[in-house]
Amino acid sequence: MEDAPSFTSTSTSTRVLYSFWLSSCSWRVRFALNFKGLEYEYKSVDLFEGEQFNPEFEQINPLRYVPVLIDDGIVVSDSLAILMYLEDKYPENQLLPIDPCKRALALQVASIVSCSIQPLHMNSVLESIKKKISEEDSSTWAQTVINKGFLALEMLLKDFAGRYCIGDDVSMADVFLAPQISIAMSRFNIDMSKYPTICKVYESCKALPEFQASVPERQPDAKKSVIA
Ligand SMILES: N[C@@H](CCC(=O)N[C@@H](CS)C(=O)NCC(=O)O)C(=O)O
Repeated sequence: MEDAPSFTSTSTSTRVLYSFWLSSCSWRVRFALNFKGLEYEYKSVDLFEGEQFNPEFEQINPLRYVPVLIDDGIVVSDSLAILMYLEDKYPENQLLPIDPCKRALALQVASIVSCSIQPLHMNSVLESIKKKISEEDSSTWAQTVINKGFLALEMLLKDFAGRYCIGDDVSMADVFLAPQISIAMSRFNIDMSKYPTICKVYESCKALPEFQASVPERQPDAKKSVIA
């Protein structure tokens, strides 16, 4: 009998993250969990193998996307909802500023990345453009939506950023932005020289041990053949 996919096993951990190493949405949650010092069990959902379509995973997230967090029996999917849940339940090492203006800015950055950039270039969208039009058009499309978003973020943050997006404290804005910048450079060859503010923020995030532990290459399901 074949081994059951990892997400079918009965876990005794109180906190489980369903993740895929190359998923930038999962990366946000890994970074936040590390930042808050919350341990978790990692369960891989291999998107290359189509494990998100397995009926057992569909029971956990009917949308069939990662990430999903199960915490003390509470199931939360969608990175923004997970981040809001974590912030409410575990306020230590807070990621949302108290000040309403800074808080709105952090949420705005998170929303721009998670609603107006990443969904427009996710794999299934690019595959569809590739099939219906061409491979070249699909990468031009991805670069266009990322550049549009990064230009807006650069303009939005240039007067607020310090070491991080909002002053010198790590916030939800950094949690969403840093993985997005990383994949923009590595997967879509985005020229970051046009975005000095967000580039500087990314460099600061890269120096954080919590971020370093969340990078794709350090996840249990990382495949050396894909990295090479
Ligand atoms: N809004 C969701 C989006 C989740 C999402 O797009 N996940 C991608 C990986 S980054 C996925 O699971 N894709 C699987 C598929 O397209 O079939 C979030 O922020 O968590």
